[in-house]
Formats: sequence, C-alpha cells, structure tokens
Amino acid sequence: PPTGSPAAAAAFKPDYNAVRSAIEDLLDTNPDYDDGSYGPVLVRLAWHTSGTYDKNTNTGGSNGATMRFAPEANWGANAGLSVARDLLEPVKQKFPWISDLWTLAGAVAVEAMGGPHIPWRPGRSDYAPEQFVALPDGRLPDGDKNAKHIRDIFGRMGFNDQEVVALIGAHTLGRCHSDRSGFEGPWTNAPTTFSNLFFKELTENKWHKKKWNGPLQYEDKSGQLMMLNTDMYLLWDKKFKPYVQQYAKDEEAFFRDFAAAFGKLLELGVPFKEDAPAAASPTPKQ
Ligand code: DDH
Repeated sequence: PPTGSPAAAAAFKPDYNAVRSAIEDLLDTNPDYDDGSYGPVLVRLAWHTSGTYDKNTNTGGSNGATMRFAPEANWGANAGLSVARDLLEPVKQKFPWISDLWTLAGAVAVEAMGGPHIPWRPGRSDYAPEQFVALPDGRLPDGDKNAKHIRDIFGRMGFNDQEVVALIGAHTLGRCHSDRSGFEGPWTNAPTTFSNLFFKELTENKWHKKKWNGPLQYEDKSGQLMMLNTDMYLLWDKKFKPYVQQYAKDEEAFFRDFAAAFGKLLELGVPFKEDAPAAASPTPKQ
C-alpha cells in the first residue's frame, strides 16, 4: 500500500483489474516483435519466475521476484526474459504497490490470447537484494534432455505426469530464438493463439532431426515448425503419451487441466495470508 496518512493507507484498495487492463494494453504494441505479440514471452516469464520451486526445501518460486537480481537474471535459461521484465516496468511504475506483476502478466497473457481463465491470487512480496539467498542454477529444464530430466525437474516442484504434459502444452505459444536459447522456430503456425495445436502438431505431423550446426532439435517437412527433444519425449514416453493424445483430441480437457496446473505453478512457494482475497476476476472486456 502507498505511504502517507494512515487513513489513506487504510482506504487503499488495490485495483487488480486496472493492472490487468494495463498488461493487456501492452501485448500488441509492437507489430515487429516476433509474431506481433508480447504474450508468449510474458507467459515464459511467469513460468520461469515460478519454476525454480523446490518442494523439499520450500525454496524458489515466484515469491520475491528474485529474477530481478544476478545471478538468476543472467542464467542461460532466462536469456531473453529481460524483454518481458522491461516491458512490464512502466506498469510497475504506474502501480507501484503491486508485487505480483509477473505472475499476473502470465495469467492475463494466456487469457488475452484466447486461453482459459487462470486462477490467480495476490500474495507475493518483492525481496530486497539482501533479503534472500541466491538459488543454485539448474532448476529450470533443458530442451535437449529426456523424460527422466522432465520428471526430475517437475517432480521437484510437485507435479505429476498429467500436469507436466498440460503445462508443456504452453509451447503452442511463441517461438525459440537462436540468440536466446540456441534453438530456432515456433512449434505451431498460430503462436499468438492459445490452443491445443502443439499437441496436434506433435501427434499428427512428422518430425525428424534438423540438420544444422545448432543444438539438437526436430523439424517438420516444411522446415518451418520445430520440437525440442523434451517435447518429443512427451510422445515417446509411455506414461506421457496418453495425455498428449487426449489433449490433441480434446481442447476443452487441455484448457481445464492447463488452467489448474498453471494456476498451481504460479502459487508455488508463495506464503498466502489467511485473509488473501479469492482469485481476482478476469479482465472485464471493453
Ligand atoms: Fe518453454 N521453452 N520449456 N515452457 N516456453 C521455450 C520457449 C517457451 C522448455 C524450453 C524452452 C515450458 C516448459 C519447457 C514457454 C512456456 C513454457 C524455449 C525457447 C525453450 C528452449 C526460448 C527462446 O529461445 O526464446 C523446456 C525444456 C521445457 C520443459 O519443461 C521440458 C512450460 C512448462 C511453459 C509454461 O508456460 C507453463 C513459452 C510460452 C515459450 C515461448 C517464449 C517466447 O518468447 O516466444
């Protein structure tokens, strides 16, 4: 809450819907950026700020917004996310009281790109640099690895196979950038629309190793679409595959399961207060 008189502080009601609208207004402001929307990179920011969680030590997660600081800001896995952090800076300036901005931006972006409503609550704080112990690097997944790696990473956060497959369905959005991760290209032909197309491409298209000097990745016949090795393992692993097939056929099931798993991801490690408000309402449509 803002400083000033105690009466003003007591009367202060944070307007999360105003923040939602400000985030939505940013998404399509630069037609030259990638595929015309900042939505995908905002979703990735929300995921990477949350995906550092370790349930055994109850460390990491979105509380604290620790990616603002080195070394986390400079982890290889976070390359390019300064685009998303910088984009949101004017929103933080306009609403200085908000300390849940990155997760809210991810939820708003999914919804604005046509996805399901994501359950979301405020409750995070912004740590000062001296307030936390830097996390070890290596908590986020690598695209060239296998099913064991995926289960190790997501098991550490407390997710089961079904939730893992639903979450990675976010690769229906956005693209890889050779100057960020080394990988290149989008997973679908509609990278700014939230849909189950990632699962359709994975199951219905044909994938082969891309012949190039870059890291191991797969491409389709057109050479336009890509899959990471970890994406391919969703198809190759007997326990992941049934969920891939289900979500390819049933977009409603994917939307339902994604909303639940993404909402859970955004809350990992956040010490919500007993009286925290229930999920803020979706952005009113103008
Ligand atoms: Fe991802 N992801 N991701 N991802 N991800 C990349 C881009 C995007 C992995 C690797 C990469 C999730 C899981 C995994 C999004 C959302 C989510 C890129 C390309 C790599 C590499 C980065 C770049 O070059 O800019 C791996 C490995 C995994 C794994 O789990 C095994 C999850 C769970 C999510 C989620 O949101 C829930 C999104 C969105 C993007 C597109 C970003 C953009 O700028 O566009």
